[in-house]
Amino acid sequence: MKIGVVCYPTYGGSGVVATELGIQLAKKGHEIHFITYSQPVRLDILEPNIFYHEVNVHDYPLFEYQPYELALSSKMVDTVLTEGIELLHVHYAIPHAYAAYMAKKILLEKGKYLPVVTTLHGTDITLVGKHPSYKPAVTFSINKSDVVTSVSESLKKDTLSSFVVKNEIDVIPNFIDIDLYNIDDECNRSQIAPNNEKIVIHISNMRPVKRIPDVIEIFHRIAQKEDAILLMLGDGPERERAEQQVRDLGIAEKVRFLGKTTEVRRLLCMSDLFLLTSQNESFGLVALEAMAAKVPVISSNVGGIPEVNVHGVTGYLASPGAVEEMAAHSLSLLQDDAKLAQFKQQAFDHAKKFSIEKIVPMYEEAYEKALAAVW
Ligand code: GMT
Repeated sequence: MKIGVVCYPTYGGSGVVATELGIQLAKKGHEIHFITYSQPVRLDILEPNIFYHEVNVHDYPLFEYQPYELALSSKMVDTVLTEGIELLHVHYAIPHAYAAYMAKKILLEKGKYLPVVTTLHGTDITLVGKHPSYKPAVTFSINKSDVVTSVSESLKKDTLSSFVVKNEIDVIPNFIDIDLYNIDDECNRSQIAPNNEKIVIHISNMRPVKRIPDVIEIFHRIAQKEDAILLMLGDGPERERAEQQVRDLGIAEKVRFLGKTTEVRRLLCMSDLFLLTSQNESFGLVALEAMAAKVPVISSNVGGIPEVNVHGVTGYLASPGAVEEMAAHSLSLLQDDAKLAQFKQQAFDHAKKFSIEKIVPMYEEAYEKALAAVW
């Protein structure tokens, strides 16, 4: 199949799902054309069957906001016609599903029907999409997609309760290439923890929805009872405040902010515990990545997280903001080596249920369904 993939070329989240899926589909012989405003972080354009088409937004001084959707729709039309693309898969509804609908209408005028698969990822529904400024356009473009998928049962439920959606929503969970995390030989704990301290890790885009102050509060409580180091990976608007909080609490020498490092897998492989304190999380791909690296997860119990992290098996869950409870759960693992080893193994075993080999065929089925809708 010749598939156009539209996504945000970002460090985490939907950008990573789209890229890893595209790479896997290309390995299976599909021709994958990425259409984005810059090259997706994990994409190797030299791999066979992978192509990259950059969306150029022409800057014009009249516009306070440059019309990205127009440039994207135009690029979609151009790429579909020149490359013979059979189907578009757009990740994150805003504005991709809307731009795809425009492209579809333009192509229809030229006698070509372009099936569109839209994957809903999270804040495109639960936060941004619900906002009155976007809601009518998001509802419309979801309903105009030939196939709609969501990354968790919870996100499907949220979509159906917040929008009037007429078409079916197929749940296709996020996935993991488990082999990528099997790197024990590259994992030197003493680089980070020279005195054999326990290593706690958090990775996110550090936006308010992640409740970063809770991560620091939990670690502060852990550090009072156990020798430990906190690794903070990623970057975002809450980072500066977190750095100040760490200084105010007098734990700066135990916390390392590593920004958008490319060493995520090696750092996960050294870690003992992952903290995910979000107010809202449709899936929590990063928790799954941690589990694939044999790291148990202490998380909030919102959205799709309980579909990934199993309470008392792969880690523990608590209500958002319950920092005392999360700290107690953390210590129950960090202070009991046998239990920690057991949870590490259980986290890994559970992560295997989301292996890329199991999930990719579900997307291929969604594509077949979309193609069957032609005319
Ligand atoms: O909204 C974000 O945080 C970014 C978003 C994305 O599209 O990059 O992340 C969402 O999609 C991920 C991939 O499907 C999920 O693992 C995240 O849970 C989800 N984020 C939220 O729901 C907050």
